[in-house]
Amino acid sequence: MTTRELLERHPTEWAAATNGPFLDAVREGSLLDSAFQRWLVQDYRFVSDLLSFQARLLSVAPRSGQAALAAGLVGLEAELVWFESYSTRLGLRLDVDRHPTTAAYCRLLRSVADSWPEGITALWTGERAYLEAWRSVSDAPHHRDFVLHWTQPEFVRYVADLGAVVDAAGAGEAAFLAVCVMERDFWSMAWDSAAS
Ligand code: MP5
Repeated sequence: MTTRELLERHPTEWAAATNGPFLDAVREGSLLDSAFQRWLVQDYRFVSDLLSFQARLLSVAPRSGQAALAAGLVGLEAELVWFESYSTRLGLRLDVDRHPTTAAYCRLLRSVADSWPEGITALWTGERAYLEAWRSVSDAPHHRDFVLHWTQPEFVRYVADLGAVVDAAGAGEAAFLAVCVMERDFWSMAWDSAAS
């Protein structure tokens, strides 16, 4: 199965992963700081774990998958620096516990880290979901750094490179569907925090 087939076969799951009230509020400029900050610190935790996952995945990658994954690792480390400097400016602490939703997503990644088709599909699904989610709010009045970060041409190319690697490996449908659920839950987690 290819990445295109995954997206065509599962439009409902994909829409749930890439839409929702959090993103609607980003688009409208009405997102509460509490929700944004919850998302930010949890995403930092997520990206920290994603780096470990990706390093493990690199160890089982075929030769043809190594370039995209290795470049991605360097990018992820730079992204952690970016999160850290942004949080310092906002006065946010990043050494918070993982929310159960973040922990569940990271557990899922660990569970597929030693299986190449499933693991690379899980990685591509999360990255492609972020590209689509942030693209859908590209006219947002605030949070411009974040919109630009996940819509810049280098990121678009990275996601396309990962997609080509997935297509060569044969996409793992179960991993795609599991990550769609995690992406949906991650946005909900940040949004629900605004009410608590
Ligand atoms: C990504 C992310 C994209 N930062 N957070 C979630 C919950 N899903 C996907 O990963 P990256 O490495 O930040 O582009």
